[in-house]
Amino acid sequence: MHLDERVLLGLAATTRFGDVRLLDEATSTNTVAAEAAAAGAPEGLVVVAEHQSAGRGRLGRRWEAAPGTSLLVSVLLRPEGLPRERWHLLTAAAGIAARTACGEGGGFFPRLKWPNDLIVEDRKLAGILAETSGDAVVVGMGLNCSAAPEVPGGAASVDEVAGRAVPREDLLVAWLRALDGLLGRWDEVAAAYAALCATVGRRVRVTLPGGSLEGLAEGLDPAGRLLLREADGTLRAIGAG
Ligand code: BT5
Repeated sequence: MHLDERVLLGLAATTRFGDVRLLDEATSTNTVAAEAAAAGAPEGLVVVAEHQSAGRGRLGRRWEAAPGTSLLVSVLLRPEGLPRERWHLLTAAAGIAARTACGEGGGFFPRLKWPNDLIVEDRKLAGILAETSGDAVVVGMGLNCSAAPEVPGGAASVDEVAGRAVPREDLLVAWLRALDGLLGRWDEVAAAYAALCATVGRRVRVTLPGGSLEGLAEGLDPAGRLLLREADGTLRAIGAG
C-alpha cells in the first residue's frame, strides 16, 4: 500500500493521525503499536501492515489474511477522560467508522455485530480488537478487501460486496477520518452503536469464558453491555463475549 505525501499531510493537518507507518510485515500491528505505546509514543500513531505473521483476534483466536489482500491497521489512542468502563466505546467507534468507510469507499454499509464485528449477510467482513497498554488503548482492525479467507460461518470482502476493486488507501483514510471525528463524542457513539447493532432484537447465544448464555438480545445499556433476556425472564448485562 502506498499513501501519497499529500494525503499524509492532509491527515496530519485535520486529524490526530499524524504518524502513519506502513510496514510490509509485522507479527501483529496491535503488538507494534502497543510496543510504541509502552515506549511513550503519543496518541495518533497508525500502524499498517501488508501481512501479519501472528495476527490475532480475541481470546487467543487467530486473524488470517493472505498478504496484501486486507487492511490490517492499528491506532494508538490515549483516551483521557474516558472512564475504563466505557473503553468498549473505542471498539464501537472503530466499527461505526469502518461502516462509514465502506459506505464512502465501496458504496455499501455493512452491519455491526456486537461486540466487535462487521458483517454482510452474516458473513464476517471485519473484526476489531481493542487492547490496553498501560493508559493507552490500541484499537486494531482487520478488514477483508480483495479477498477473504475460509472461516467457520463464512467471510466477506469489500471488493466482492462492492463489485469492484476499492483501493485500500481510500478505506484507510476514510476510516481514520471517521474515527477521528467520533473520538470524544462518547454519548453519540454509544447511541449510534446501539441503533446500528444488528444483534439487537435477535435470539443469541453468548460464549463466555465459563460457559454460555442464551436469550433475546434486548438492547445495549449505556456502558455498551449487551442486555440479554434469558428464558426465565432474567435480564443480564454482559460486558463482552
Ligand atoms: C476479531 O476477533 O474479530 C478481531 C480481529 C482483529 C484483527 C486485527 S488485524 C489488525 C490488528 N492486529 C491484530 O493482530 N489484530 C487486529 P474474534 O472476534 O476473536 O474473531 C476471530 C475469528 O474470526 C477467528 O477465530 C476466525 O473464525 C475468524 N476470522 C479469522 N480471520 C478472518 C478474516 N480475515 N475474515 C473473517 N473472519 C476471520
